[in-house]
Amino acid sequence: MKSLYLGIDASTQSMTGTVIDCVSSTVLLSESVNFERDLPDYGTSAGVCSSAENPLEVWSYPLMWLDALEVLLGRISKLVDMKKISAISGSGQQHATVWLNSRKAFSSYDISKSLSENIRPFLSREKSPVWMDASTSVECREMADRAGGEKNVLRKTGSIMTERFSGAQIRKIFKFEPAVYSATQRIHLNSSFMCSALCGADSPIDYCDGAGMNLMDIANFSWDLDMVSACAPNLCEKLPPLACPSSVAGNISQYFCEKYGFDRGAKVVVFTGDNPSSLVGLGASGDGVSAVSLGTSDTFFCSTKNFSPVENAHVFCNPNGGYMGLVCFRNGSLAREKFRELMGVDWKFFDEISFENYVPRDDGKIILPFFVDEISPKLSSDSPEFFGFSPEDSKQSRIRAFVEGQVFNIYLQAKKMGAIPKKIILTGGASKSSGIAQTLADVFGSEIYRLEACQNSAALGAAIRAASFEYEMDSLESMFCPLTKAAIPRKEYSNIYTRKLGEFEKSLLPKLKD
Ligand code: XUL
Repeated sequence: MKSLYLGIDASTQSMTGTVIDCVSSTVLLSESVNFERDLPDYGTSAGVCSSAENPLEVWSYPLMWLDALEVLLGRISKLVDMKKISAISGSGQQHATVWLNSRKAFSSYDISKSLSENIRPFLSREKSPVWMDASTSVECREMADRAGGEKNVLRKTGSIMTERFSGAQIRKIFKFEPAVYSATQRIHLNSSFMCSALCGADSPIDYCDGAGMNLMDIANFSWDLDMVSACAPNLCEKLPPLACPSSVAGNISQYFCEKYGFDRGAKVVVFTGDNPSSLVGLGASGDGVSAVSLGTSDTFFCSTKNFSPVENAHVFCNPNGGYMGLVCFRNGSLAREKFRELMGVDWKFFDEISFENYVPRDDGKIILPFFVDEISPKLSSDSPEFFGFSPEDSKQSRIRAFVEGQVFNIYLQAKKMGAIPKKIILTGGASKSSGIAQTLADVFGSEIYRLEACQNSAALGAAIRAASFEYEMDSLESMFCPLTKAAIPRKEYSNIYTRKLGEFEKSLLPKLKD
């Protein structure tokens, strides 16, 4: 019986494969190939390269991703019986484009050659601009003007024109590399490229990842012809069709059956972006659930039935139906670390001791917690600002006000999207802090959960999406994303926090850029 499902996440620094078994409800394995370490010939640093003349230009190599896929499958095939894999899906870093001179690039592979050797002649551009590229502000302005203004772009596509999004990147290549543009017949995303390579056929882009291009009409799940023509001429014919994230792109290509032992009947479910995939892998794709990832920068993910575009947020589609919102905060763990150093305390003091027996009070003590310019909301800052503090105030009260400031800021952005959830799933390095968990619970009025096992959520989400070909997504999420309760809201403090939030918002106002 074929009870196994494989998820592959092609992220920025590495490619991860996760295999789940739906009969025993277990994650069988998770293997990773690190681009810089395992494929040094490409000369990337953490999976990307950037230009000395223009550090805003950042790229990677599609052929490297194909080589990584082969290394990964080679390793996995030594650990599991590949014949038992029923379906495969995947995810990729969002926004990266792959430029091909033919739609037939994937139609026949020579088994005596590597996958990258097979695809090499079909690349019209050897490099793929990736999400870290911020070199397209001129193209963003041009596209917004041509498409009737920024508000229009936001309403149609779910995001304002954004430098790293594929639309602005495509326009830049059309303007500065006209020969490449005209030689190109297909522009894939990382996700649809990897999916095409696996099933040996030109695959569609799924709506969820398509929403990260500033080219899609997000309400109707179709290419927005005004946005497409604001981007570059004849672009429509170069873009793959859009498809529902649960659709099957095809069976796995014979090449992988012969080389790695897959069964020819194994299905390939269309790949999606890493963020929509993570939403599933965190068990947060159900309506009214959110996830907060506390990493280098903090990220707020939410799933919603309807979408309300907000300037600082991005709306993508949710693989489980409806929409997902994503807000990134630059002042995340790095800011927490700097504040901890400023207070001269260790992490135990910062995360736990400061919050022991804490009773929220209407004390007017507010901190704007920004060490660097913030993007959500847009403001300039190089150090936190204190309001209502006197020199005698303890380190504990400063740490609590700092954490409250971070949580207030997340709350205000979530509220703008109309996404105050009943349940929040907390992940990332700082999610172990009980102080942060309780503050989130009290400010949001939501129950806070932690994921029991910390795994690559995008690869797990991809494996779950592969399995959703045969099982219900919601039951797969509860099977593979077990949660433990971390904090419950203390309703008796909700009025205090409503007032403090108001004060925080008032202190923030003068700093906001328009
Ligand atoms: C989202 C974004 C990144 C990439 C890489 O808009 O740019 O999260 O998807 O992971």
